[in-house]
Amino acid sequence: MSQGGKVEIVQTTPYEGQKPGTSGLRKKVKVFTQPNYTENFVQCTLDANGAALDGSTLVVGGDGRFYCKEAAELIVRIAAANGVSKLLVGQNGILSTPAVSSLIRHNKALGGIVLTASHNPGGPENDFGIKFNTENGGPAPDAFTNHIHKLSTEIKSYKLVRGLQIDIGKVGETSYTVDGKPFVVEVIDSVANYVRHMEQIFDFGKLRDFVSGKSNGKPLKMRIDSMNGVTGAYVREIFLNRLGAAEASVVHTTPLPDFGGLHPDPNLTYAKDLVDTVAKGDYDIGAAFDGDGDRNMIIGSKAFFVTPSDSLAVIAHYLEVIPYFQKNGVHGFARSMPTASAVDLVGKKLGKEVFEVPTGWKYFGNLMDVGRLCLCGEESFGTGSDHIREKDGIWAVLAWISVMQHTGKSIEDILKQHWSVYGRNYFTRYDYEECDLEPCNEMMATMEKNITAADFAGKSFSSGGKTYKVKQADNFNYTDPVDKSVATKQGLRIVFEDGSRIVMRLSGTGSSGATVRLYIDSYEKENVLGQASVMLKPLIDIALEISQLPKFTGRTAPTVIT
Ligand code: G16
Repeated sequence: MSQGGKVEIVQTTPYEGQKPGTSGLRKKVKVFTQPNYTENFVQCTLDANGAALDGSTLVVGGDGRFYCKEAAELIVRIAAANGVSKLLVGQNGILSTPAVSSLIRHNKALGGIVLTASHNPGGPENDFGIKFNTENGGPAPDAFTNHIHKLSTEIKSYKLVRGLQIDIGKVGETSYTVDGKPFVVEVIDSVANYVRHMEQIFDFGKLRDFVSGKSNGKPLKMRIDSMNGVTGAYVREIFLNRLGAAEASVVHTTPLPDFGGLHPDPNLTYAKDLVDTVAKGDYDIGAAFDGDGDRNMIIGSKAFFVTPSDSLAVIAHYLEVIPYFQKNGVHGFARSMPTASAVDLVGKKLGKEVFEVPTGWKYFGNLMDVGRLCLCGEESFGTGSDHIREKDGIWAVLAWISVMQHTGKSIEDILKQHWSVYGRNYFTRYDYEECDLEPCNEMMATMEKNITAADFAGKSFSSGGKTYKVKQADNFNYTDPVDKSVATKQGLRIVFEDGSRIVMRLSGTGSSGATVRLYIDSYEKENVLGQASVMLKPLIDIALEISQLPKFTGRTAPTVIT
């Protein structure tokens, strides 16, 4: 069936603050639903592609949060008016972030528009977000998002095919003629392509025998918590239908516009239900994901917590148990700067390159594209590989189950064995959420001035009977090894003589105010079975003293401790 439509030019004026953060533009729903706000940003995002947009294919989908479906329909009408030839839209506007990345790559699309505010709460009073992923499937790089921002300050009009009849609730293809040119919308099953992709990476036969208990006589006891985010449908298809897990293994699998009131951030604070249930119950593995399915948290029996830094290192160590890596080989590893350096030790032992990039998955893309990087991770509960250009929560759980299947060991034993070989990087992160922005900016500026003063290196700080001598301190800068682009001021960093570190930065994913992140890590070769909170207490106190955080923020305790 072919329908028609006419391009309309709608006058508009710029909105301030349409500057994408670490991963896209994230604001309150109330901000996005102001007249022309979303339209402006979408038009600028499309315009940032230049001439390549004409005749292109784009993927559109999001995590199902409040305003997702309306925004997806709006994007169809705007894209139709801007010369795009074809849109692949997830049914009801639903696609996880990893699924979008996979679809862009499989369909050789120009890119994709992802509708998500990730781990931020959803609903009419909470957050919405829009980000653009480029043709490699990864989040747009800084130069691209800066371009969007610049366009947003100058925009005078946007284009729209107002009357276009669309039904994104039904899978199928619809052809249109827009001002005489063909335009196609294909509404696709949200999970099918992604599930096929996972089947190509992992040995589903082996995993099924392990999960269902066929190979060792006892089914794997799992609790997979989708936190009412987008992963629900993917989890049901993969873990229940393909791997034969029992229905009770998966919870909160219905994507809800407000995540059922949950804060879909897989950490020890916001995934409390999972942690408490696994702590009390009889489980081998617990896992949770964020709203859009790119983050993951892994816990073992009795809620034994695996830090994301350790998770990355363990997967790196066992990477070749996964068929994808047997076939494609293991290239380098990478982590974001605040992530503890456990993976560096694995890379060193295996003779692989290891890269340290700024916070943000977009910084891994170039290295993956040139084949120097196949596995990377971030302390912010992100783990993934070069199968796509986003972190991938479900992939991480499948990787862990593959390691469990291969070793026949519990998660706790896998970690203990790992530490006995490599030593342990104790790590903790303190988040101070929704602080006032101005004093936080002042705090960061003051701290930068202090730690970059000529006499700071060489200074000693003592607390709890321990003394740390500063080796180096800076505001982290990064030059991309591939395109030589430079990212400056990516986080304040104090490195001590023994390798311990204090890192502080302001979050780039909040929608209002400021969230301060304080990262502490310290390496121990022998003393590997301590409690992180105890081991790191002296350094935390030193960090609070150097940064004067309580004075600037008025906070005496963090909102979240990881
Ligand atoms: C995004 C990026 C991640 C990054 C994280 C940092 O995660 O995709 O690569 O590590 O932000 O967040 P912040 O700036 O708040 O520390 P997500 O899951 O929100 O898309």
